[in-house]
Amino acid sequence: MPTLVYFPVRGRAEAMRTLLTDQNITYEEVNAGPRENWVENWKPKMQFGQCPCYTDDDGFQLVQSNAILAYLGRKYDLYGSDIKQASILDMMNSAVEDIRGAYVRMIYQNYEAGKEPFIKELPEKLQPFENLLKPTKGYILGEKISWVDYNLFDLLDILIILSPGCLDAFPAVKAFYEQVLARPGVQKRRQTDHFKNMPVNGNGKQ
Ligand code: 0HH
Repeated sequence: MPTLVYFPVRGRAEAMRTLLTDQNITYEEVNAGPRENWVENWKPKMQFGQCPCYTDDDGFQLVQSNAILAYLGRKYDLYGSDIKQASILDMMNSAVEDIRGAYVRMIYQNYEAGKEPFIKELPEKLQPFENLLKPTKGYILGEKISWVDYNLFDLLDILIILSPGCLDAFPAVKAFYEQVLARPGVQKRRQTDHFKNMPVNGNGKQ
């Protein structure tokens, strides 16, 4: 069975947990913590000294959250139907990562002073997603869900926690979020105690 090694937070693993559950892929969650356990037993085994780490059932081990998501996309036919669609997904995922990276820096390094400015700048960052999602009337590529939809959904999910109502001015983004949220497999993940009891980030800020 595939394993996912990470800390008990949503962090950089929740998008892949949602993808795996929604795609009916059984996997085992392994808690890399607490800190001493991580440092002694896990960190040295990670290619870049960090997790999440996904090990497939044939032993193939991958770290770097975006690479893991893309691997799952390739493996489970969630990467579009041609190189143009795949490249649109790469573009969208890079844009998701731009916001997530800024979010992570704000949460861990500058929460008190950085939260309000971050929220103020959100509309400018969300507008391109509104423009791109409006014509698809569904997921990023239209009718079929892709690996990037799970990552974008997870990003929007944590932005709503940070700033409830931040999607109100973006009807296409909001409709996208609600469409992913309504998927039975996504609901299945969200009904678990594992999801419900888990903090968003490792420092308690959200
Ligand atoms: N570019 C990488 C990726 O996208 C970044 C991964 C990363 O930052 O996958 N990993 C962090 C954990 S994410 C890591 O491995 C933040 C979650 C914080 C949970 C706190 C639990 C504390 C227990 C130690 N960090 C550990 C490290 O760098 O040693």
